[in-house]
Amino acid sequence: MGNNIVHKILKSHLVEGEVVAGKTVSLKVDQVYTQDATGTMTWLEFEAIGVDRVKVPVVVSYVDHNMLQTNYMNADDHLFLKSSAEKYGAYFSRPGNGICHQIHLERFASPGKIALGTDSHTPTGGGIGMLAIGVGGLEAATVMAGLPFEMVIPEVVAVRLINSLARPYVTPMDVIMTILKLLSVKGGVGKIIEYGGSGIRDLNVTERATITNMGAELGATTSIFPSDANTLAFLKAQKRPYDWLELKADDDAEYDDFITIDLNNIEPMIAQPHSPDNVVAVKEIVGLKVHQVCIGSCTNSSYQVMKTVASILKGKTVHRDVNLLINPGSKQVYEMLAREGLIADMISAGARILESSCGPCIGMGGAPGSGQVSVRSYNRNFKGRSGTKDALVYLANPVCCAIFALTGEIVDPLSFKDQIPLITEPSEFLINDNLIIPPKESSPDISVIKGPNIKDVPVKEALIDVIEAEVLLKLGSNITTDDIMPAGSQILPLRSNIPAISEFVFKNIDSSFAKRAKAAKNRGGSIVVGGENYGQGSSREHAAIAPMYLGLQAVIAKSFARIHRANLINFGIIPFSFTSEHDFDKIQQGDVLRITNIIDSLKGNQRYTVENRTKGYIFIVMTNLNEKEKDLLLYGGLLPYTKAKIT
Ligand code: MIC
Ligand code: SF4
Repeated sequence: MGNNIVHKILKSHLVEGEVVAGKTVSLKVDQVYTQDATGTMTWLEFEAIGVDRVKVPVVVSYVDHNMLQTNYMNADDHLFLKSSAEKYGAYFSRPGNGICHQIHLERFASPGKIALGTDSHTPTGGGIGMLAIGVGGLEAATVMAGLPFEMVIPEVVAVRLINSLARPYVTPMDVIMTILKLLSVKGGVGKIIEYGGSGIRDLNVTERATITNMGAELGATTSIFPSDANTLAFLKAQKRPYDWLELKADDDAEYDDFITIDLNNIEPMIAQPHSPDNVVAVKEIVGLKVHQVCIGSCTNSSYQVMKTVASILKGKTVHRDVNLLINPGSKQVYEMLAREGLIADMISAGARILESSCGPCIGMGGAPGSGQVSVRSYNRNFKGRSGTKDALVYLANPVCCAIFALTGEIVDPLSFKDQIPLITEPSEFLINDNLIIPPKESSPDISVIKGPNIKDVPVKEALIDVIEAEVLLKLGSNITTDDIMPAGSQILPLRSNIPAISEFVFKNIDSSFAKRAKAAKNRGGSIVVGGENYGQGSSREHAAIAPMYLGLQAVIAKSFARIHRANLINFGIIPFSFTSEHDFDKIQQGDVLRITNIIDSLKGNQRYTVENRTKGYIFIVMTNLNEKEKDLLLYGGLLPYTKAKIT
C-alpha cells in the first residue's frame, strides 16, 4: 500500500505512535511561528515553562495584527516580542514586514517540513508542500520548549482538481469557496485535505496557498499540495532553490475520501454574510450596492494578485460611493509594487493604501459604516468581526473586488468589458530581508522588556471532582472564537492582559456575560452550552483562557472545532459532548447543572452523569479524550503539566 503526501511527511517526523487515522502520535517539528496577537501569550507561556532557549530549528516571531498603536499597548507588546525573540533565540519579523503567513511562505516555508503556527491560517504553507498546522499558543510554547507535538491523526481527503481555471475573472479563491459551499465550515473537521490531479499543474505556489489558507474555514487540520516544478520555480524566484524537494503521493496511495473538482466549471463565487460557507455565484446577487471594498490579507496578497488589481484600477477612479482599502501582505510584495509604479496606479484610482498588516480583516481599522456592504478578498466574514456589528461583509476574489470597487455594485464580472491582462508570479522576487532580525547568541545581558499591560498567564487549579454551576449561556451551532472572545481595535491590544480582556468575553452576544460570570464564580463557576462546531475559526487561546479566568468550568456542546477544543483542554476546561440531541434541546439558560464523579469517569469510560437541578432530571454527557488529554485536565492544563514534565 502506497503513501499519500500527508502520511509521508508524518512518517518522516514520527517520534512515537502509528500513522493511522484516529491514533495519537508525537511528532518532531521543524518550524514554529507566532504572530503578535497570539504571540504575547505564547512567549509569556514559554517564559513560564522556564526553558532558556527555543529547541526547534526555526522559530519566527511576527508582528502583523496589533499594529494600530492607538496607545502604548501595541508598541509595548512589539518590544516584548522583540526582546523575547532576542533572549530565547527566535527570528523577529519587525512591524512593517507584513502578515506572518505571506512572509513565512516567501522566506521560510519548505516542502516536506512540519510547521506549527499560533494562527489558524498557518495552512497557507500547504501551498508549498509543507504540513503547516495552526495551534494554540501554549501548544506552540511547549514544542518550542522541546516537547514533541502530539496530534490525533486526521483522515486524509484527496481533492482532485481537473482541467484548469478557464473562465475569465475566476481565481483560486473561487476554488476554495466552491469547496466551502460543498462541505461547509465544519466539513473539514478531523481531516487533512491533500490536493492533486492534473489541474494543479496550472496553479503556482501563491495560488495554491490561497486555497490552503482558506481551508482553515472548512475546519480542516490543514491542507497541502504536492511539491513539483512549480514549487521549485517559486523557491528559485525566492532565491532558495536549496529548500526544494519533490513531494508526491505514491501511485497506489490510499485516502479516506475523494472529491473531484472540475476547474472548468468554476465561476466567480461570493460568500454572503455572515459565514464563509454561505456561498453563491456572484451572478446571483448582481445589483447589490457596495460601500467598501478591501483587498489583501493573508488570503490574497501575492505580487500576482496585487499587480492584477493595479492593472484593473489603472487609469480609472473608484466609484464615488465606495471606499477601497488595500493591504498588501508583505513588504516584499509592497516594495516590488512600489518600485514598479503599481502603488501609484492604485493611489491614482483612489485606493487607500494601508500598511502591510492584517488591518480591516480583524477590525483593526477600516470598519465599514452602519449597515454598509463591504466586499473583501479576505477569508472570514463573521458577524461583527469587521468592527461594525451590523455591517454586511461579503467575501469575493480580488479581481471581482477590484471590479466592484469601480462599479459600486455587484456586477456579473463577465459584463466588465475591459481586458484583464494575465499576470503571473515573477521569475525573481525582490529579496530584502532587512526587517527580519536573525536569532542572537544567548547572553545573560538580554532581558525581556514588559510594559505595564503585560500580565502573567493565569493557571487553573487541578481538576475538581464535582462541578455544580449555572448554564450562563446557551448557544446554537458554529459559534466562532470571534463570538467568544471578540477582536477589533479596542480589544486586541488587551491580548497580553487576561484580567482586562476577560471583560469582553461574549460581548457581542451577551454584553452582561462577564459581569454574570464573575458573580457566578463564587457559586461554583459557570457552564456554557453550545451546538455543533463550537469554537470554529481562530486559534486564539484567549477564547479559552479569558472564560476560564471568569470561572468557566465546562462547555457542553454537540461538537467542537479542533483548535478550540485543544485550547479548552490546555487551560483545564472540560469539553463535554452531548450523547443525545434531545438533552441539548431540554437545557435552558439559567439551569443549574451538577456533574459528579468527574475524575473517576474521566479515567474510566468517559461518560459523566449530569443532574439538571433546576428541572430535576438526569442525563449523560461524554468526553473523547486521549491519555495525554486526560492527564492535562487532571493537572489543570498544559502549563502545569509541562512544568511537571520538564523539571
Ligand atoms: C483571525 O484571522 O481570526 C486571526 C486574528 O488571525 C486569528 C488569530 C488571533 O485571534 O490572534 C487566527 O486566525 O487564528
Ligand atoms: Fe491576519 Fe486576517 Fe489572515 Fe487572520 S485571516 S492572519 S487577521 S490577515
